Amino acid sequence: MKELDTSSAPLVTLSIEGAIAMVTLNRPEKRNALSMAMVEELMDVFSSLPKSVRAVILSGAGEHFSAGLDLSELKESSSSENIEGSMLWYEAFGKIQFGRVPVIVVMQGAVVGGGLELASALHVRIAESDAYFGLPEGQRGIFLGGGGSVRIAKLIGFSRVAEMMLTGHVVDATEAHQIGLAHYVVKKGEGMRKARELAEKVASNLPMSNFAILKALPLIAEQPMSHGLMTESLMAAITQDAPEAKDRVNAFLQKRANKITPD
Ligand code: 1HE
Repeated sequence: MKELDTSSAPLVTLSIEGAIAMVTLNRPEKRNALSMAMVEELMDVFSSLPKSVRAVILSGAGEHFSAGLDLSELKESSSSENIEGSMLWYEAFGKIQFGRVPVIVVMQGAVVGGGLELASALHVRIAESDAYFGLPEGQRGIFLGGGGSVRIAKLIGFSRVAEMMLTGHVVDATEAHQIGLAHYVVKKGEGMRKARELAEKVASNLPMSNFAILKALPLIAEQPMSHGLMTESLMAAITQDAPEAKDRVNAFLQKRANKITPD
């Protein structure tokens, strides 16, 4: 495995193995609470991924994925600094969500507040059985500020988001799977193995298909139906025209490619 120099980004580490990059929130002593510096480092790491990387596995060091916003930074901050802070989170998470490389996240322990906002920007979410999900903003006297009122609400509906914030309801891994916060629930300690298995699959897709999934699909979801169908048809035409796509289709027709089987 090639270890990259992470001396300029000690709060977020990066290592690369073939086409798969491992990005780790590395502040376990503060339960991976997201400081501004950490969000900047996260953005830098994702901005600097080499072209050879075709899937990322994001995880949090220690017993908790992330305790959310670093509350110590809120103590003295002004309204304008807080808006700037939100803008930084939007920029960082937008870069990741609409970037070139699909991201699989492994979540354990607390996935709360800004930690859940980060997870909701990622493409495939794996929860270990001890993961729990909360939005303690109501209790803390604040509000979502990292894109969660848009992204989490798109995943589970705004009514559930409101209920979690109002009552402090903490969602366990099973419920998270049922309502769409997690795509997979695995046993404690199994998250990374599952993530690697999925990352291999994601990385073996043609880049143009993954581009369409990351860039076009969210746009289509926001468009009126007639525009969405037009965008879809254009994206379909472009992907289908690529020689690599034709090779894959022919491989199936000539019985050289795998059939689809249940997981
Ligand atoms: C922190 C933070 C933090 C821990 N900001 N320092 N998020 C929250 O309201 C969650 C707050 N955190 C917790 O409820 C608990 O820390 C945990 C359940 C995540 C973990 O508990 P535990 O017992 O394992 O750890 P701990 O002893 O509480 O925390 C260890 C240290 O991390 C401790 O500091 P220390 O100097 O005493 O060792 C904690 O103060 C520190 N720590 N969480 C700052 N969040 C863009 S808007 C998003 C808005 C939000 O995210 S609101 C939700 C904030």
